[in-house]
Amino acid sequence: MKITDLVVTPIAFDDPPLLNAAGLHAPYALRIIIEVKTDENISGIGEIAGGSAALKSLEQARDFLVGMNPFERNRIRIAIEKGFENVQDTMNVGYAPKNIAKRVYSALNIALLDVCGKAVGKPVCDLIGGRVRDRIDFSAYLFYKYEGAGGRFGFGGHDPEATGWHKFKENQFLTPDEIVEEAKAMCDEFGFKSLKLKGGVFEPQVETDTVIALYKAFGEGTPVRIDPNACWTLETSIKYGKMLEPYLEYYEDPCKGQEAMAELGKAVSIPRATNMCTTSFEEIPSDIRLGSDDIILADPHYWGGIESTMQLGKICSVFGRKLSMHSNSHLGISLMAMAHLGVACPEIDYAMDTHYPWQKDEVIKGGRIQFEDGALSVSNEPGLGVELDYEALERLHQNYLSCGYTERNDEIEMQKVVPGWKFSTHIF
Ligand code: GKR
Ligand code: MG
Repeated sequence: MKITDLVVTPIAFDDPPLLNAAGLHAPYALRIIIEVKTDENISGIGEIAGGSAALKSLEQARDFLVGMNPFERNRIRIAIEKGFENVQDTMNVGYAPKNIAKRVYSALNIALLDVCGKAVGKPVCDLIGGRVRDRIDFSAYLFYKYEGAGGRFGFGGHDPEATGWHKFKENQFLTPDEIVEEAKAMCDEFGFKSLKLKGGVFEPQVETDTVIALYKAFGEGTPVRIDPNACWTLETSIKYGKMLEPYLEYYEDPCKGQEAMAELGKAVSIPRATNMCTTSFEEIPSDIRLGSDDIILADPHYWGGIESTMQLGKICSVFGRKLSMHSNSHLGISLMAMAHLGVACPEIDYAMDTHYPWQKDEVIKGGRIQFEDGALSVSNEPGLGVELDYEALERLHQNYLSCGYTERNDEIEMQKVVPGWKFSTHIF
């Protein structure tokens, strides 16, 4: 079998005004959908976060792919890593590797596994060793959120269709009580059994009170996490970490960098998790030397795809680290890639993050994927088990062309609401 083409399509879909340390989500989230085509009429699909460097590099990756056998994924990976070793990513976030090669190959790896699964008639999870569990749990990803739902109506508008999450979509969730209300509605609708609060937005005391309010409302059987995205100082992280000790399942990236996270571990006894201080294999030796964290949040979109994330699991177990899963705003191809990994990776010990409930759009046939009791199973359909809906793809591509966004920049979005707002002054 030979690869004959790589089709790269940038898309934009409605995203609500969610708050995080970097600012505010724009009315549209950007993703890139890829399709690897072969001479046997089998094609495979993948999805990663958008951005101009990823888009341009994926376009250029076509030259590396055409003529290759999709089963030769190691060769393809090496060619991509070499071909893009000096290309910087334009994604303005603290957790994406600076170099674009990892993200490019991540997208390709997911699509190539989809092709290979279809070629041998097996689901992707079987190509990476098979299921170790039948279902994988996800957590309720809670955000402080302004009123309105963004999308075509812009910030503060009331587009009743702008999120797939039916209840409270026009509401704002800013206080601890409002976040409890959000959590209850999300868990009622999706069946999630653990909670993650995106912090780094308000004063640490407000966010600490929110965690405690969630814990009290749900009881100790419902694990709670907080993720301030590294915008608390070490001192603040220790102070509030001590208060949070009785309530947290894990403490995700309160402060910045491996050294600070290591110091935090000496002072606070909650497990520390990260998708910011250790984001690549290259950073693992110093992570281990310093003792920066207890749990790495893997992500097949940043760690080089599904197969590399399986390898990360093994490395984590050797060095006494556990594994959880990070997410960004995404659609169903990514959700299924995460689910195949989730059912097959023995080291994933926690309910995985997903932004999926905040979205309403889909790019796959059959529309939105349904969670069952907060979890997903994967079918025995070959590959990822989902197919592109070309009409939906075209509609979301037209959104991309007309929305005017080519990079995610939450700081600029926030400045539209709070003039002069700067991430650099937003450190507690
Ligand atoms: O969607 O605002 C967001 C999150 O803050 C996202 O950008 C992060 O990647 O979910 C994330 C995390 O740091 O865990
Ligand atoms: Mg995080």
